[in-house]
Amino acid sequence: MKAETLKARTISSMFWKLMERGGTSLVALIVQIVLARLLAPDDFGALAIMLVFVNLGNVIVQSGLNTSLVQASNVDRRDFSTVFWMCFATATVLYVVVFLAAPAVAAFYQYDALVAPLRVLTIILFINAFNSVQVASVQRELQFRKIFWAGVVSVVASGALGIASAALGAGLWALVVQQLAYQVIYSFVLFVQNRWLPQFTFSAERARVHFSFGWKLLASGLLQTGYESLSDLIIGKQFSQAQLGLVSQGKKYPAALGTTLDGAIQPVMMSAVARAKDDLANVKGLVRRAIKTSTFLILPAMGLFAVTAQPIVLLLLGEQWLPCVPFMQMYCVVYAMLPIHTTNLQTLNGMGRSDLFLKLEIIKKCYGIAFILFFGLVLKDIYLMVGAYILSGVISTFVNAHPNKRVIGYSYGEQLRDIAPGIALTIVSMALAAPLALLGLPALGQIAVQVVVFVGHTRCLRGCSTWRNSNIWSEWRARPFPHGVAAKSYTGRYVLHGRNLMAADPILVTRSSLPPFQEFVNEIAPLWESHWLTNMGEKHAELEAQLKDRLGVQNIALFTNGHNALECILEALQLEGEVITTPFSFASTTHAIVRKGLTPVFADIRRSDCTLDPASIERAITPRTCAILPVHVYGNLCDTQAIQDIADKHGLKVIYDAAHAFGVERDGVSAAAFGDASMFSFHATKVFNTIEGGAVCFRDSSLYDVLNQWKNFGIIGPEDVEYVGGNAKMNEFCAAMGICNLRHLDSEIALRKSVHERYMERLAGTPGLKLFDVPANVTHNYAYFPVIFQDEFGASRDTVKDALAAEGIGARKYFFPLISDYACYRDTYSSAETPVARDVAQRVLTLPMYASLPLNQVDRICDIVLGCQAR
Ligand code: T4K
Repeated sequence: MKAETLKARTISSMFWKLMERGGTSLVALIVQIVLARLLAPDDFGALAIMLVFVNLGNVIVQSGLNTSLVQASNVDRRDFSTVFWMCFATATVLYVVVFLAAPAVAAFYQYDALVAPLRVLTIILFINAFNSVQVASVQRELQFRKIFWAGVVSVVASGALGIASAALGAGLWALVVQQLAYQVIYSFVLFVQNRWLPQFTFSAERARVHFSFGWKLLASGLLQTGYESLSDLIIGKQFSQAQLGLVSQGKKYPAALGTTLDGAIQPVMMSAVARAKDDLANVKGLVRRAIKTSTFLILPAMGLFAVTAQPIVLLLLGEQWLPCVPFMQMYCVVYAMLPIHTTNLQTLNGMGRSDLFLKLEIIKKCYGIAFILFFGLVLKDIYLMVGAYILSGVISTFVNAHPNKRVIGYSYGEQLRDIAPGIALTIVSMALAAPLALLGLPALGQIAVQVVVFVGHTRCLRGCSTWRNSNIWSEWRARPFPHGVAAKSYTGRYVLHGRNLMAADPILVTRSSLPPFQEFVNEIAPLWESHWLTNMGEKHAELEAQLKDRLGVQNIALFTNGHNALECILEALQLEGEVITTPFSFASTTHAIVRKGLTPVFADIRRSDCTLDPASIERAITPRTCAILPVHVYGNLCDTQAIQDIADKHGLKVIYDAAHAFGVERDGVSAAAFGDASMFSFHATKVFNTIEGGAVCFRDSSLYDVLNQWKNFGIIGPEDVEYVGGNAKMNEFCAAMGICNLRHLDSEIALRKSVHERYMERLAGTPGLKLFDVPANVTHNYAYFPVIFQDEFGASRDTVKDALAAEGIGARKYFFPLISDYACYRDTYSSAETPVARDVAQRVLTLPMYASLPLNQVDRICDIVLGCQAR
């Protein structure tokens, strides 16, 4: 199909699909209301029981085969006929089973009159076998207009037949006639338009193909339909058909209202999430708005419905249905929670985490079933049983929201805070409108008065300034493209988050994390009041305090960057002589030593984690040694105990370059706690960033003033400059960025962890690839994902790097060359003296690692890496 034709058809399909949904739902609602006026609750209860069998039967008959027909790339008439005969055979078997079991079912429910209607209604299985294949062929061709006509004609005609039968006193049979007629007419109208008939042909091979696709859908369909039907089965057995009829009537209308409103918002939102998923901060912003918008729509609607349920039932369904009002009100509460459920679940799907989606479904089914069984079979109270849906609904808001704390950094608490205004508004409006029932007005009058008060109050509050500040409607309307969603600019390039994004954007070794834009704006807003932008202002003090807390240290000083922090602590410790360090690091480590007038001495590293080898340190000690400067490379913690023992033995200072180790802990002890001091980098490329920035944590608290003076030109008072210091103060904007980023650090690390785990899943065990496991007693920060390519792998590190680069993926050789091989050092040092470091530097490649790296891209990277092996 040509692209333009496909586009035109897609748009036309969406139109007809909407028409079908809206139009047929409206007619069906009217038919239901008229039937409810003519029939008794018992009849609807009996129908609900029978539909449990028919619906489960339909799931089995279809077995996901129809979906397989729609999605398969190549199907011909043989496929359609094969699937039809499979469905038909299943329908025959099931029909025989239900036919024979019907008396037992009727006896179980102590309702003899159920036998014949059940046997007749189950004929639907055969019609559905035919229908499902017809619908699949129409869907493949995107001809939704045909489905629309089938839907409209069948709902109107079957409704008329059902109503006529009910008016003639057919009772339960009227409902059977309506249900059966719907399927027969639907099938006939579709046939008239489509002219498809099965042929007498069957392909075992095609049957296998379609079944192997469909059985998973069959399993999940059975689970879902079984779960949904469980309460009907229990209510029908434990209570009476009449009560089942009341409960199902009470559920029908809130369900229709809730799903219609929710369905209008969610699909648009979630496709936006999928498009923006590379930019986590924006996804979060998008999801927040989705939750706020939809709750603000659905909560008041459900509140109003609950308040006016009684006069509505009286007016539309008649007095005999008044006992369904409490159920209706309870279901209003159940469906009011819908936006939280769907937004969170759709977000997981949009972010490609359908694995979590499935887990959540299983967890929810477990406690959902337990509640239904307990309240229905043990407590035997029908109100409690329906109440169980509220209880599991409330718990499910937490269960559904929980993973999104990690996945997009949007916690349950934040979600509750976001919807709190909507809840408060609805409760107050309900409290004002509900007492009006006491006025004793006729039903229509009561509805009118309650609607006016409810809506009037809602609008009045929305109009007042405090509410307007959080009015998501204006926020929503003002943003045709949600912030951060790629939108085509006039240049034809895509603009994301203020930067140009080419169609195939490269994946680099890392990507800075940013807080939601508005959060940062809010954080820096006070600076426009105070005009205090740097020189250790309020944000600086606030971040320092928060970091002390986070790192569990007594002393910390902030700096413009990690390098200055390192130079400064070397200076403050008043060292002289040689400093033993590693050549396997970033330039900064050795440069800091040299720039402070000290002499670097290189020791070798361990293959196991690339940190300094204590034995090699010991060998490098001379009478001039004053300190050891090890690096927690990639966040891998050094052997701190062995290093401390050596330092104690020789009276040396230990200063850790912990640039990579923010947030890492061993046995609950923070990386900041080792040695005399530890330097952290908060550069844009780090797990925690302040744009540029760094800090030093230190044991001796008397160093605090010295460090602060050094970073501020050596000034100790307004007119007192004691020594030749530099300028290395973190400014207020960077500190504000740190304050924001710190809030999201846990979810940042959790996301990195999932990237790490996917790499491990795909690459671990490959001969010749050395990866770094996280020891059980270590909480890691997943700062980097280094891979060492050994000879056994069959391709060199450089080959892999080039292969990745050819696909726009920027892996980096952290750290090659060794510092001792830099032009500025190679005349003085020889990398031959650190053979392990030299070998690792030749073989190491750090693969892309950042929180918003999509897992499918991790897979792509792994495919390329593993593809090199085969060359
Ligand atoms: N000690 C050690 C062990 C260190 O690794 C470092 C810094 C220091 C000390 C000194 O700390 P600071 O003084 O920097 O606070 C990068 C970083 O610039 C450097 O901070 C870091 N180590 C080093 C390991 O990596 P380059 O030269 O690789 O940076 P660059 O510009 O190539 O960026 C790497 C990738 O990061 C880019 O491909 C894309 C991404 N990126 C980069 C920037 C600048 C972003 O996503 N956003 C950005 O703003 O050194």
